Amino acid sequence: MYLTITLSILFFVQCTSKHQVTAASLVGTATGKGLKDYYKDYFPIGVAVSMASLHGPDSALIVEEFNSVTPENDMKMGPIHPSENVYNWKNADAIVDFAVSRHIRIRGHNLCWHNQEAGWMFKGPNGEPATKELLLQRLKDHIFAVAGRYKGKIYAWDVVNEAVDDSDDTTQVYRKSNWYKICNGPDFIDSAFKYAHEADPDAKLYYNDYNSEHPVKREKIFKLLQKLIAGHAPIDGVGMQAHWKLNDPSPDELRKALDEVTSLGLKVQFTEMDITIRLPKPNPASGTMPAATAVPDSGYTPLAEAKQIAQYKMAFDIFRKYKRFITGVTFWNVSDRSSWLDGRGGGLMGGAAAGANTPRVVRKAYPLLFDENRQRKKAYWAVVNF
Ligand code: 9MR
Repeated sequence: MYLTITLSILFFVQCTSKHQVTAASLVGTATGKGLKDYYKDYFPIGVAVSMASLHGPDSALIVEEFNSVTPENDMKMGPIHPSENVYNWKNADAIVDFAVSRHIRIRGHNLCWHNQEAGWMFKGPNGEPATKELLLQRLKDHIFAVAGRYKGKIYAWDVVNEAVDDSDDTTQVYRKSNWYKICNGPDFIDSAFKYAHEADPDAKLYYNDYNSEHPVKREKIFKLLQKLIAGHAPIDGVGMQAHWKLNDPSPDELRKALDEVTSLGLKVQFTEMDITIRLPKPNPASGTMPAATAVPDSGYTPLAEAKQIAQYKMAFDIFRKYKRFITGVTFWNVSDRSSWLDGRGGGLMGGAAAGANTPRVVRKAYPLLFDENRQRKKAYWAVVNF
């Protein structure tokens, strides 16, 4: 059975390789069709960008392939609002100008998160923890400043990011973040949506999270959405981040997550898509994992490539079937040359967090549709040949 599946995937790889050679030369030329063109009857196709993407070869590829961008880091609370009266607009403005001048739409990311947070917001005037009232006032000021500045230019915002708990404990719905603790509950989420809508009534507002297809987390997200809707929060949809693996999610899990969210009348965007070829991190407690130095990076093997092609194809086959509900698919980074996933996974796996006794081993993730030379991969053709 396994052999049959592997052989058919390898056959598919063979069949698509001809296209790749032919079309790779089209990248960056005026004659090529990009992802956005293949999907023009479906949904916009976006990409996360940084300042580095705005110049040089990445920018040509972005213009050729995508019709939506998301700032990868430059609009997050900490980077853009590092202290009470200080806003760093430079990078965010540059990304907005880049996109507006090229008629590329912009998703804003994000207005409230527990990570890359503006730490000063959680402290009162004398260093004591901020009160709920002060924190919500700061949240409102922040959202009015950021969403207000880009009103009419940013068409959709990730209003709140990753506020749901990751554990298997089904009774614990919300992440115990500083936001949750100081507000003594999840009401800051409702407030953030209300402020965002007041600041820019035309922007589409999303709740954004990862692992939204995993059954336990899916149900927790569903509870949050039900609560928001019951409270008349101005929410338009859900961002499913789609940081996926070769076998995760399954088609059934993906469909179920889509069915559940859309049953509430909400739209869906896949907001941060990538499919790593790396296996899940092993459990160090099991003692089965050899030291990082003994696990060389096996690279982008034909088997990993075949499985990645199949997973991308599965996902886009389903996306197209749900086009009525899907309002965008965005990739998280431009090409395999540089992904946020590269080098991640510390401890026994090596990676960025490895210490002196576990030397850093860069294990690339190869998660995107363009290779290290920014050429279209076979997975690209699996996505656009339908
Ligand atoms: O890609 C982003 C990376 O450059 C940052 O170091 C990281 C900080 O947490 O955030 C990454 O983007 C995250 C996104 O904003 C929210 N979902 C998860 C993404 C990957 O961590």
